[in-house]
Amino acid sequence: MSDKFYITTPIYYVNDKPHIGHAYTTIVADVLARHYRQKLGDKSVYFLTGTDEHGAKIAEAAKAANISPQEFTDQITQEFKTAWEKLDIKYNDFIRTTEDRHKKIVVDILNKLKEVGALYESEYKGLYCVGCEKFLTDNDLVDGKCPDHDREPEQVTEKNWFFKLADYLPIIEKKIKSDELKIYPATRKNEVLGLIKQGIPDFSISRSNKSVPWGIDLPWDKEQKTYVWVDALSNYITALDYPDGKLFKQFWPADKQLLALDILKFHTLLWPAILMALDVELPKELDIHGFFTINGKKMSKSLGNAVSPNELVEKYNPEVTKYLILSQFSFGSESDIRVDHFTEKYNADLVNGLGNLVNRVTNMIEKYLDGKVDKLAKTDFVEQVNSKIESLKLREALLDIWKLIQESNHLVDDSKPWDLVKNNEHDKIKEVLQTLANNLYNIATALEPFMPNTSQQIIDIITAKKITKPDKPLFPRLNNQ
Ligand code: ME8
Repeated sequence: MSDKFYITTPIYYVNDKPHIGHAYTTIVADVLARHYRQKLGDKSVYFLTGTDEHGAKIAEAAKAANISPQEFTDQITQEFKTAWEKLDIKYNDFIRTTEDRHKKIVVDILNKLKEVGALYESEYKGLYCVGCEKFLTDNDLVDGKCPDHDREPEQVTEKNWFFKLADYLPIIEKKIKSDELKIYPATRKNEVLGLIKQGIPDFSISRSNKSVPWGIDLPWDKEQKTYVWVDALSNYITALDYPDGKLFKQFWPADKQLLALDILKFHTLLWPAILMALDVELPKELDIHGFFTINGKKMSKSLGNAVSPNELVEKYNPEVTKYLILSQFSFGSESDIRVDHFTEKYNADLVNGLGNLVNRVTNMIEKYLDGKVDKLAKTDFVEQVNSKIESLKLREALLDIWKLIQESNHLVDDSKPWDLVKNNEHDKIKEVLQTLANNLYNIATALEPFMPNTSQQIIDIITAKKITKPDKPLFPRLNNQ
């Protein structure tokens, strides 16, 4: 186990506002970062997120909004920053690909790739989808259109610089097979190995200024812009000030790079190949989660069904929002999020579950034990939850916590301390309430990476010299509509 932890999210496109899909990956990274900060200390953890601001797709969106691409990206990036602030996401750095610090290093990276002979010039003819920012093959099309963007790709013929992907694929395949480059979960690893078997053509690392006007100039050919994926993937090292920066030396290679399966190929094949050409170590692990739908439908601008994390935060508060999103499905599986069931789940799990337990237990300790319990201690339970967090089983970690909440509520119902009082069974009351206080302490400790404020609140209540029932419930009941 290394003594540092570097975690990244994809840098999100700024052609549109942040939605719950972006929030999911960012929340997962936040939970992991918070866990490792507790374990390794603040200075040993680095959590990077940011925005992907170049390319034809962004230029198009800016044009539609009638402002310059820079103004447009400034606005949307601010929306991402605000959304993360509202969700109480504690990142260490937010990188924008339009920042000088990034652009400067991308130029160095391109020069180095050319210098080591990883690039060659050739002509490219192909079908380009601006929505995907990539060339598609005939197999990708449905009725002649890109199925993801419902538009016909453009026929593009241009002189481009290509990257010799073929030179690196056999080594990447070996490293993926042996888990030296771990791809989690295993289904995605097999998918990537399948892709390599099918054969992946070299990819072009540049685009003519005519098709992509908004981007980083190729240093040796100002008629061309850097392919947006080469620009974007580099962020994971430019943010650390590659190659000589202190952060780069401390934190690279990344311990976990999170993404969804929509961008699997770029991260599992192109990214490692670029790093190998640069003679940079590969990330330790790429973690691929599923793509979820909302109330049964794919989120899209045209359907207008994208859920904003801001709305959820306003309704539930940041921590509850994180809980509701993370408890929906296991990392890695494809799923549907039923936002219309959130209030029901909130009332069941937080109001009736955790909130009620805190109330009952503290009320009885105040009444029957004069607010006093023996010293509380962490048990193996916290370790068990933590090891699930470390292996990205976040929903499972939450299920463990909620199982202990439920067991504790049952213990109250079954042992009926109020009857024990009538029969003067003082030792028994003490034993039950001590167990419940210890459970609450462990529940709160395990909950810290997910719900830091709730966790601290419960710990303060339960470790007070004289325990008293909180003045108002931790979670107010919401109308279920
Ligand atoms: O692809 N379900 O940016 P992007 C789950 N700029 N996760 C989702 C999701 C959904 N429905 N929708 C989005 C890009 N995501 C590039 C990345 S990285 C060098 C460049 C999350 O704005 C998920 O993490 O399209 C997915 O991989 C990412 O947002 C795509 O964000």
